[in-house]
Amino acid sequence: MNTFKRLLTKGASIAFLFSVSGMLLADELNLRPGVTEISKSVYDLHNLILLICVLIGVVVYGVMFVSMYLHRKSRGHEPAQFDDNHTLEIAWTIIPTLILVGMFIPSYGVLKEMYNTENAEMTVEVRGYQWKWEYKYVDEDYNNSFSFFSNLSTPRAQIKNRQVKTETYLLEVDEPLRIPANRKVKFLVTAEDVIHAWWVPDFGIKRDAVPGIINELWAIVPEPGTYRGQCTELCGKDHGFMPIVVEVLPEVEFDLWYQDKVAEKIALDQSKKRQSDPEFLTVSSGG
Ligand SMILES: [Cu+2]
Repeated sequence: MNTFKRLLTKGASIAFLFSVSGMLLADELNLRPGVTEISKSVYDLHNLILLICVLIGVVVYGVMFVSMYLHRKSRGHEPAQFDDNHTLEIAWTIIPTLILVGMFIPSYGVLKEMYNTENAEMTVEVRGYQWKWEYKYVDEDYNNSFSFFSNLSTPRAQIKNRQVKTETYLLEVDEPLRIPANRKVKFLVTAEDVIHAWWVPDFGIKRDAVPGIINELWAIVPEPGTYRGQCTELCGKDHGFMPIVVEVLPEVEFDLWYQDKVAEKIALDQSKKRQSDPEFLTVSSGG
């Protein structure tokens, strides 16, 4: 019995150490809260549901182990002889149902908000390709003409281990998507060839990019900054080489950049037209 007690104390102290280091580790391994209202609600929801699961685990396994220990054969206990216990059966059906309903209520609220793309102030079409992203600013005033590709910019030498890998290894692109802070931006996610998925963890958004289908997402990012994500649907050999970089600019700065880019694009289109059609200049200046 003494040995057992000693073992129990030892076990308890090991369990205590494990739970302390476990909590530190859990904090390190936990989801990140992100920067948007949605990502924060997702984070809180995750913590709440995880807590409920842990409590259920502790109660169920606790009752199991304590009853096994207290009612063991060596203490002279005989197994009970009964087939049905209606009260117990009803209880173990109703209690989990109530727990599930309790989990559904807060989840439904967050899910509904995630899918609510109403009243967006601007729209960006996100198109997945093997293996890059194309971003198009959906803007009727400019004929939806401003779009660009965003390619991986990590040097080949780093990928081939001939150069030291940087912090942003495989998470950097030549041209990031730029959006304004504090404005509701709707993303229309689709793909050109195979299924990809557009995921920016800090915004709490992730949706499959399916050819022929448009999936909607949205984000309001309060803090300007650079946010990174990845394609999260296995889409071929370079699936790991098509990162997402979103640069969130202060509103005024974004507007200036956007107007500049659109003007540049319009000028470029016109000069192309002039080159391919010499009549264009005379016709347009004549008219
Ligand atoms: Cu992909």
